[in-house]
Amino acid sequence: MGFLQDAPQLSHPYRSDRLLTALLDRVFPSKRRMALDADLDALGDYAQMAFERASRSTRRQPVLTQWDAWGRRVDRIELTAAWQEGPQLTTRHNILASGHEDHEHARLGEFARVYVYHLASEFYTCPLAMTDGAATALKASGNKSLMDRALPHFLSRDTHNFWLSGQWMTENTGGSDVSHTETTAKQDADGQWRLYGRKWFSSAVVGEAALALARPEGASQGAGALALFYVETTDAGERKPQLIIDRLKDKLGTRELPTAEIHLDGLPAWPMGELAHGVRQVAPMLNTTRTWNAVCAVASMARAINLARDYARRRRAFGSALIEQPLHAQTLADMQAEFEGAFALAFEVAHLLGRVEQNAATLQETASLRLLTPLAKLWTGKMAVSLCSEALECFGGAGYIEDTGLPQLLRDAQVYAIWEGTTNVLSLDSLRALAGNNSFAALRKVIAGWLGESHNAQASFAVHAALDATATHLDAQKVDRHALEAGARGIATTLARCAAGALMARQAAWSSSRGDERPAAALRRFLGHGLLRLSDISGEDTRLLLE
Ligand code: MFK
Repeated sequence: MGFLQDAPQLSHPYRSDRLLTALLDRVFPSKRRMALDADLDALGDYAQMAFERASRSTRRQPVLTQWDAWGRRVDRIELTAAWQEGPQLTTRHNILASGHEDHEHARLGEFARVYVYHLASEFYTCPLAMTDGAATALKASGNKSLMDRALPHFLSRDTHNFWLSGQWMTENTGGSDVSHTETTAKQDADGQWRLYGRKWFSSAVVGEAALALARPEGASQGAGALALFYVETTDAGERKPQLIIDRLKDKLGTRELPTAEIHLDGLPAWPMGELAHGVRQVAPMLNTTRTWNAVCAVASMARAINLARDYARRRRAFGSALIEQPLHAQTLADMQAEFEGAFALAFEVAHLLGRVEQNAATLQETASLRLLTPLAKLWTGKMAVSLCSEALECFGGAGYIEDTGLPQLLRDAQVYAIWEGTTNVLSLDSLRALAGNNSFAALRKVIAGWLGESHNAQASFAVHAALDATATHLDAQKVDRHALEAGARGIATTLARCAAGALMARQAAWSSSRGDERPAAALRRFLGHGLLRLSDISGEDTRLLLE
């Protein structure tokens, strides 16, 4: 046989990840590190096994069987191997429960596990994110009886006791705008609430519980009148007959995830709190799942770069390995620098979430978390798509061939910018956050603190200059809501880049003092790409361009 290409090999997703290990070395308490390391080592081993397994097997997808041979409605979903292994990995390696431990590094430990596990899980992390979000929203609701009922399952370390929760918001009337929600909640004579309606995207249909938005019977129109309900989907291990699975979605990516269209025909439900303002009640869930989204987007980038770099060492063309060729090396280094920024921001949000939840954060950190969460979600979601696309190109034609497994990276990455709020919805959410709680001033202070720890004049100058320009831009636009909204993406992306640059500077200072100059090189490259992404909006041009 003639010349054959070497397939890329996946290096250990924990032990070979210098960003994650350096971050944990810098901030994670050593007394908790041994337990975390054991889980990360095991999840990394699993990820390598799953990578190897995927390269040897035909891709599987979930299958829905709605009727049995004798005409009974069964709505049975067969899951892929990784999905079947999900509950055991989750409980054994403390993936969800660790985030709810009683210390300020709990979320950091949780999200480190999520990051290493995510791709091997085949997006089993999606229902895990929603379960985590449901646990967080339940805690915020203060509804003791529902907390006592659900949290021991959601945060269980015992596979047999573990439950997944869904997040049922989206209807065929729309996903971003929930104000036209048609699902209604009616109360029986005995006081039991029941849900009737259709949910158009249900990502955890194999779960045992869900949080659902519904309009109580007789309530007014609009989003403010929606209530948030807790439901359970099974009874003694059987799916309740009032939950009907209409079909599984045929999606561009995340194909192992059984996303379903469902309808509810009197499913018993319990209000989480007051019978209105359900969006406000579900917000802690959204902010949690958006953090998952950011960390998982970064995990996809890590995988894409890991494989592209490995391949660049193996693949020879024009007389040398790709990695020795200036333009290819330049491309990989540019990707690495942007990825390091995304990693820094996503993990800072994860860490801050834990600090805020444990009352270990300053007021300014608390106010900036509200803003940093949508920034991290929207920026990493978009970057995952462009970076995975670039990574595929690094393989030439092989990157376009299905059974290399590479196209799946790109198809899956596209979801990060869509679910849990599109880039535009999240940009507008950033404006919502900027409008309240003095969060821009708070963010500036927090960023100044990170830069202070870096003692890096170049980074400080660049970040402060970009923040000054953003402040001027915001001042100029605040009188014109139309212009402000039109430029929201540019504002959000600039703020995300400023935060990331400052975080990279802090990490680079720590690493340089230990002899590792790579984070400093990534910072220089990242700053070289520029921080400002503000757009000079001409509403008139926009109108002309759309005619
Ligand atoms: C592998 C990674 C996995 C990640 C998980 C993937 C799961 C995928 C499943 C899904 O995608 S489920 C569908 C997710 N759907 C969305 O994310 C909806 C996107 N749309 C929005 O986010 C809209 O902005 C929103 C629905 C929230 C708009 O609703 P409203 O009611 O028109 O907004 P409004 O009136 O501005 O806000 C209502 C209240 O909520 C306000 O508080 P008050 O009542 O006290 O004034 C807001 O401040 C508050 N709020 C809204 N968003 C918030 C928030 N509070 C905190 N954080 C937020 N993010």
